[in-house]
Amino acid sequence: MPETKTLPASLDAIIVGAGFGGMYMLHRLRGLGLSARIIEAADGVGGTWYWNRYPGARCDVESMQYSFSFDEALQQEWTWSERFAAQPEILRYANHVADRYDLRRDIHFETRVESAAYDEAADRWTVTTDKGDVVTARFCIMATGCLSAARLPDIPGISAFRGETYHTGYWPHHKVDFSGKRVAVIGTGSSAIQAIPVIAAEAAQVTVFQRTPNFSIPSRNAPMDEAYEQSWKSDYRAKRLKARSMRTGILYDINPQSAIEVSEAERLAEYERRWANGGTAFMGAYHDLILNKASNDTAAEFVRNKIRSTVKDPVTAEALAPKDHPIGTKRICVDTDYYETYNRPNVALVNLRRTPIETITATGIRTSDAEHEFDAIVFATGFDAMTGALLKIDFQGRDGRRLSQEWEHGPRSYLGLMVAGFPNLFMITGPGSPSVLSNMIVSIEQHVDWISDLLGHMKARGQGCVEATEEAQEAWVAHGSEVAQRTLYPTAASWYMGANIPGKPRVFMPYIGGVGAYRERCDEIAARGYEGFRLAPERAAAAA
Ligand code: NA7
Repeated sequence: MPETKTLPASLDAIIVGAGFGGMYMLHRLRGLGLSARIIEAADGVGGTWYWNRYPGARCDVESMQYSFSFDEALQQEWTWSERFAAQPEILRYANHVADRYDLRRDIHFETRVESAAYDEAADRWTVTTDKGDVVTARFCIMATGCLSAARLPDIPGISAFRGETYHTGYWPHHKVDFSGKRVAVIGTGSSAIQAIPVIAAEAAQVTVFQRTPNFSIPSRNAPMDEAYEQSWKSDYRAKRLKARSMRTGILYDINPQSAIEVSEAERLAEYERRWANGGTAFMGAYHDLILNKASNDTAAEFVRNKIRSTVKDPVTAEALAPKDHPIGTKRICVDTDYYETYNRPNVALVNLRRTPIETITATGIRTSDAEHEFDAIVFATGFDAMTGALLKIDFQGRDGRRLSQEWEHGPRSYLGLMVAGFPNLFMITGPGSPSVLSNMIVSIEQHVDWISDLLGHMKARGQGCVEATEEAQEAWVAHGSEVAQRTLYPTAASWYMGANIPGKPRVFMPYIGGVGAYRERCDEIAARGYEGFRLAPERAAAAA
């Protein structure tokens, strides 16, 4: 168990969250000679990989790319056992990072931040926790993650069920034994698509309740190939540099052609090749798959045909074939035997578009046409993405401005890093940055490095306050929305758009301009003396 420590009353920086973002931030702040602590709700490090322990949980970015690059020794010494790492291995890596850089001594576990208020006179944030701590800090850095506020659906009767219930994003730490049990899975997003084949291999019976089908590409996961590992390790520097310039921060081959420029035979061969290689690189088959509906249709139909040829029952196959959104405009899933699982005799699909859930009962789920009995229900119903974890904290900025009010019509930020009216408050991979559309570790390192450079710049100049200007924020929000409109993304009712949460504003939250272009923009802004940010000396800030 983590030791209980008291938080110092005053610090240079508070970091919220001990996932990859928070841990690397702490490491960099120490390097700047700043006093900092992480406050973390869990009793261990790892963030997303701490909570999402559901069966089959796995990263859909290749292991060789889903790791820190800031320390050559770390990236050379760590070894991954599979092409795509599973959750337990990624959590071991997170723990290794915490130990290697001696981070735990500055992490306060099992403590949740409840509020953060900016005190203009002192130019400091006052942070309160659920343990009664009151800490002041000059800087407040949110490393709360984009998919960390798990969401249960508002299905009637949800609390009536007397069997076991689980949420994929809040999975218990003990092994859940489904053997001999009748299990319901509600949802068919990435989490469900990973979990269903593993649960089906153990349970007596699995019934999947699907509202909207998703596109999924086979991972072709395999034990790590030593030659492949060496090809990365011997050239890590150059490969990482290249990855950072890519649209997603993942190094894979993106075909510069348009899908509709080439012959059908050529196109099918390209899709077949990528399908056989596995993973999200499928979406790199043609550069315009997310830009042009006609191009997108060719890839979507290819995947639908794969589903039709894999799933033996034609009614189930057709129900699983997505038709209401372009491929890739909802997070593309990566699976191991997902579609094949529907050929098992112990797996059934309930199409909620035809027979919606009426209520959860004490013994199971009642749909419009049947009563289903279960021993366990797994909610794979997703997250209040990108803004959920941030807005759980009551932020009060300059002049009493509340973040919840500022974001009433959707999140507004400058670069996804800061919000006007909230000086010295940073977000790592916040809304308005590429975040969930990218390799998260690449984006985390870029944000942490950028924030650290800014804090170093301020320290060297005796500055104590930085704030995004309203004008810069307006321009960035307008640019983000303009870039999104050039793509097919806003046409899908996705969690990128806030569409999975009733009443949440429909705004495309991440920045789709690409990881490479975004990094260049952030670097240019820094090179121009942090254009769009107001920097003030420590004392002047207090008087401003
Ligand atoms: P997702 O992708 O948000 O998937 C949630 C699923 O749950 C999705 O299929 C939803 O259907 C379904 N859902 C939500 N509410 C309901 C109700 N009330 N009834 C039936 N079905 C419902 O979450 P995941 O955890 O799978 O993945 C999140 C990200 O984590 C993923 O993209 C990766 O980046 C890792 P809907 O589509 O809303 O009809």
